Amino acid sequence: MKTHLTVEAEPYEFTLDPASTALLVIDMQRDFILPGGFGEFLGNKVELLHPAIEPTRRVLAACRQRRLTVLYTREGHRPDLSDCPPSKRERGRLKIKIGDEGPMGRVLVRGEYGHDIIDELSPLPTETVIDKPGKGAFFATDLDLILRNIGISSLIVTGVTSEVCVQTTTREANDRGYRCLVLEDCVASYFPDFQRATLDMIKAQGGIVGWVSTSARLLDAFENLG
Ligand code: C5J
Repeated sequence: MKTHLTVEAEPYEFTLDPASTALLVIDMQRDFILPGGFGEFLGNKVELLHPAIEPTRRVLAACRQRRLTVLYTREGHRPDLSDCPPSKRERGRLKIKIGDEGPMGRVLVRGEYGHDIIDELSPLPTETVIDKPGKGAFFATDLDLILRNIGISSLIVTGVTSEVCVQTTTREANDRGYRCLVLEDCVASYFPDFQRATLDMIKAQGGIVGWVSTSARLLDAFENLG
């Protein structure tokens, strides 16, 4: 029986072994995706992120069914903001800053309603959630240690936003030796041009940062495995 999947991708096909591959769901938090959160306070139209929700839900269901490891990340800070650099808090001269009270609780603060993952993509109690203070999921977290301990060498990358936390995390992962497959319809940006440019940068130069594919191509590959 075949154990490896081949996913049509760019710049060329991506092969993966489900046993050593994890699905990474980056920052699908209310604070970025729903009105009344950090994303909106930055001046963005949060609806631009919504098209990524349904394809990510389908990929999540398929990965769970195939027993792939699923990990989530959330960007945010301790309630005393001791892990939030003042330069980050001041950035943008926002009326409602990180740590201030907003309609979904304190903005980007762990434990608050807005900080948590949207209902459509809720983690299961057995799935790991990595809380990160920065944009990259490897900075100041135990993500790398966990992935190595459980034998993960490839990542299927989904989440928001494409050019910020998704791209930073994919670059960090690539430098650490992980093979990354970014699903273009499962990542989203408030800026359509940045979405396109991010995906182009990842797959350029022979896949200098990683591979790019779609949820449909990944699901086809799962089907072909039988
Ligand atoms: C941002 C993120 N955009 N998760 N965070 O500030 O991409």
